[in-house]
Amino acid sequence: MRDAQPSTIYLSDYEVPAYLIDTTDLAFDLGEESTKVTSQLHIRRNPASKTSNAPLALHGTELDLISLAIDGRTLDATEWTQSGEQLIIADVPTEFVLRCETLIRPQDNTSLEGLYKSSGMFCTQCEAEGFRKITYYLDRPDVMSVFTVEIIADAQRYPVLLSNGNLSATETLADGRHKTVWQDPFPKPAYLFALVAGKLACVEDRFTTMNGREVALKIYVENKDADKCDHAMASLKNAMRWDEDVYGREYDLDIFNIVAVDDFNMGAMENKSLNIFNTSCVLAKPETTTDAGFQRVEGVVAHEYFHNWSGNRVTCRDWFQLSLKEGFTVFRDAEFSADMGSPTVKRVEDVTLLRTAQFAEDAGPMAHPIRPDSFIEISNFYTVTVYEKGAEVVRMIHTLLGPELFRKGSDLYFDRHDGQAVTCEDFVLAMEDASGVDLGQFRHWYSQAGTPKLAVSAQYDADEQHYTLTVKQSCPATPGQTSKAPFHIPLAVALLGEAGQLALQLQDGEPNTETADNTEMVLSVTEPEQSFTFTGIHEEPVPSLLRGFSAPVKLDFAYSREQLLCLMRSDSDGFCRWDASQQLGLAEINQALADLAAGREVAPDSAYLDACRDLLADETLDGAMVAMMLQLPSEAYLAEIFHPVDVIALHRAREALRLAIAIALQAELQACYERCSSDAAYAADAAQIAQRSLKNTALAYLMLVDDDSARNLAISQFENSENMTDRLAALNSLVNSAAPYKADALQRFYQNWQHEPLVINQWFQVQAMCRLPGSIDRVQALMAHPAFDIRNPNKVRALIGAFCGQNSVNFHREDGAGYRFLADQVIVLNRSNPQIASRLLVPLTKWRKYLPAAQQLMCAELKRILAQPDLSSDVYEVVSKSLQ
Ligand code: 0A1
Ligand code: ZN
Repeated sequence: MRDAQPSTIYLSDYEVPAYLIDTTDLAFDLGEESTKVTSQLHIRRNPASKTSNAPLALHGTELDLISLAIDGRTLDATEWTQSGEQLIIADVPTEFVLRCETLIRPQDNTSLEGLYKSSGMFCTQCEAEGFRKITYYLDRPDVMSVFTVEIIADAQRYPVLLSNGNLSATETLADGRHKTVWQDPFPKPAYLFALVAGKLACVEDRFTTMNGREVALKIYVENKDADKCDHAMASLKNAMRWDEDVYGREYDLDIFNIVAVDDFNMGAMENKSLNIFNTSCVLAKPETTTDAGFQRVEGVVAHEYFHNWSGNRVTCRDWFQLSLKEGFTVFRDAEFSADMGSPTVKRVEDVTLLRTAQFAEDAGPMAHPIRPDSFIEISNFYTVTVYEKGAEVVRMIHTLLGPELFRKGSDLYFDRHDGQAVTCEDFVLAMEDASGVDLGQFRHWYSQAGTPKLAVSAQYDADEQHYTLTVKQSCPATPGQTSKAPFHIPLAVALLGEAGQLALQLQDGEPNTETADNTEMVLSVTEPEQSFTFTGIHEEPVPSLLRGFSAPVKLDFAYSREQLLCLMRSDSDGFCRWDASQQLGLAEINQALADLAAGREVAPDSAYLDACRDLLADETLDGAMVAMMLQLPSEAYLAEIFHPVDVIALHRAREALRLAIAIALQAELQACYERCSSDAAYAADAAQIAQRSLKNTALAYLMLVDDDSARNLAISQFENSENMTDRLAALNSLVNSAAPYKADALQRFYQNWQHEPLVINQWFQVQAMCRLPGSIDRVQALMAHPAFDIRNPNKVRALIGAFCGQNSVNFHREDGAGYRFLADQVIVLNRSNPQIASRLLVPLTKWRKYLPAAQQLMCAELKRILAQPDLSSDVYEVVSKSLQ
């Protein structure tokens, strides 16, 4: 819980550590009542530190100190003091061994930070500052140490004892206990330390590295889950090979372990050679896991593996540099997933997340640059900005340098900084040094928050055969940053003519361009206003702008409906085709809003319907793309576009439009559904995932009509599917319909899957996201269900998170019941798990977007939270910044 005055930490105050820890020897005696941690730290003064007589100040929270000794001499209580999170020893030699004994109680640790228990096993989560809940330490990433870890525990209850690195000894002890010793040869910061003790099954495989080294791969899970590890194992081997092929990076130890735990605050953690995963990101089998679940496992396994180089071998100097490892690693995992499946689908999914969650964050009270310059609680900065926008920034460097020079840059970065804790600036410098490309102005992406806006206009001069694009950039103010310097924005463009893409030639002397081929060009936008003139343009083209979403910006171009239809039909860039469909959908929603306001029936434009009809009929297209193009912009995306956001009106307009589309295209949807139904054995490959995605999109539309034939399709799909993707899609459309069968369906689903917690989470989520009135009562009732447990973050996310974050129409109920419900849950979770409490809070922080009545109700709930005693620093930071 927070100090009286939670303090803000500034990047500008960074100082090198006054002491270094060369070796860290830890001994854990794991017990049911308490756990004893003994550390022996070889400490010396840091020669690079300017403060020569600094006291030794170690971090530590919620620890019971038993003893402290320096070079074998026990200190008495006058030789150290405790202040806040620090243990201070004023008088220490220049080099010494500190021995420290502490007692902790992992079984009572509900914050899931430090050492805690999950389903009977001991496990750790130390990033960012959790190690200080285990023992006193210099818990900062620029203190790197060689760890040796001894673990003692009851052999029956905890037959598996794991830590980082290589197993160096095992021993059977008296009283039924046993001991293992682990040595990690690579120096690492404390946040990468891990320990696991439990009764676990092990699924094993092997990988031979590019230089012929054999690596043992082990996935540890509860016995009942041993049949759900194949996909994670295959993904791990694919990721290891991919990192060798694409980045030249080889794995560096003889063993790589993954452990799955039920209770975990995030997706997974890249601890050196002992990754710890949320079960939701490692377990998968067709009967229990959806296609999206399979893809998430593949992506997260790869992400954590890639951290071995981008994060572990080269780590962060301080937590302001978090995007150094996260932005780069997300970029790497996105490219990997693109290579494993459909690149366009992956890109559209990532852009969708960015344009909803990240753009919203960048426009809200918690907006921060990808390298923040201050924070109260670092846990609040594991954000879509640091991760996803951070990845977009790395992607832009890739675009500006091209793949070969980018690879030269990453080679230089890894070689130059192997074994070091470095900064984002070091990354950019390596890219510049290897490529010769000037990234001076580009650095603003690291220091400035906010989503830049690009207003583009075009002029065609038929006489001169010139086509000119004029680009104006601007960026709105964000907290603490009122005016922004212009960004360096790579703008990928093509020009579509009657017979395809035109050859591009810029007028002589135009600056800053990179040519990918002669029909696509990356324009370097650097000025507040800038024009680019293409010569030899024989017809007025349709511009294809921001191809591949080449920069994380909001693009504004006054396209006509015909131009959008042309892009949607024939652009060779998958992202731009999809985006054109979304802009057309947005125009339809605007029309539907106007129609409903005027009491008219909603009638979609016939050209739009024809385009959708053509999509449904074209069997040559990628089904996943068709499915995405048929979907109207999400309510989350609409909330980014409309000011203020009238949630209820938007929801009604969007739903009325969906129904009208379903009625107009019923025959085509039915035919598409039938065409996509298949008896093939389940595979999580791109082709099958695409087919299921299109089939279930068609089903969802058909179920809006909600006639007998649609209901029969849904019921039969629900009852007969052998994979969870189809079964859950059918359940979802039933739950959102008036079909009397839905209560039965929910009950049968629960009966069949009650022994599978991850499936029951999906069951909670489907109900939490139900668009029909009354969802809040159901969510409240489900919180008392025996399968719900507020201490388990996955359950909290599935029920409370999904309701508040993804069920706008019910969360924003006009009487404020949704807001009250969320505030109540945040107040409870603030005590048990502050990280989850502050993440859950996010929908309330966006209060400024909504209509005045909603604003008032939301604000009142934020104030109620702020008035609570014992507010954690996590919740305090988010609430207080939202109210500023
Ligand atoms: N580094 C991990 C994310 C992570 C961060 C914090 C955690 O606990 C509070 C856990 C995991 C990753 O990027 O995967
Ligand atoms: Zn990561």
